[in-house]
Amino acid sequence: MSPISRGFHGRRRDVDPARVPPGQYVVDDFPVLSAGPTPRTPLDAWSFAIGGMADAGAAWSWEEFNALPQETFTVDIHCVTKWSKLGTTWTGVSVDTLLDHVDSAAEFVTAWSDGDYTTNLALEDITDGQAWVVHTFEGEPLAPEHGGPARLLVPHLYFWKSAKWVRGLTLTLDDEPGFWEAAGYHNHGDPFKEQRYWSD
Ligand SMILES: Nc1nc2c(c(=O)[nH]1)N[C@H]1C(S)=C(S)[C@@H](COP(=O)(O)O)O[C@H]1N2
Ligand SMILES: [Mo]
Repeated sequence: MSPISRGFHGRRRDVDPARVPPGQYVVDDFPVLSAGPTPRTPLDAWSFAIGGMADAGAAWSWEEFNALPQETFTVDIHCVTKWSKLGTTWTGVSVDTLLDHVDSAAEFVTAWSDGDYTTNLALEDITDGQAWVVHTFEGEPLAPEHGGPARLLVPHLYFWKSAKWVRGLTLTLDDEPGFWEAAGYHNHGDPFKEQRYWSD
């Protein structure tokens, strides 16, 4: 073996270390992590709804959702199981655009998905250009195993907050732990602060 060969998790010359949170390693593939089977909701039965603590909710069919202003952006993603993937490009609708359609005094949301997954987020973590509902990955329709037809994307928090197969946001006054948060993952999940578990 050549003395300059690098190990599988070795340092890469092309990676800016400031982009890799503590305890993470960079992958080139795209692992699939799902707590259950992949739901298959036909697009004509799909909708995205904002409900809960709002004067009036809002809902979009697949067609209406795709007619909303779209953004394409490139971000790094970080899974609590320690892989990070840098420079991933997505297209979807900003959560700011969705929330423009509702009036609410809520401070938190529960994102809910087909297949019963939930995750809780503070509105201050998903507004101001920090979160999207995405349907396209690297220019292609998002694969079902990665959350297609649409998933939440909150790249500045650990990837469990990015609910696959997302169907809506429920606005809440109080913060209510979701699926993994109730099972011992950190309530907030900032990868740069290594907020992995309750005790962190
Ligand atoms: N609906 C749903 N969303 C989910 C999950 C899940 O099991 N169900 N797993 C979460 C976890 S723990 C991670 S790391 C990412 C994995 O996304 P990927 O399979 O596209 O890599 O999705 C998150 N969103
Ligand atoms: Mo994860």
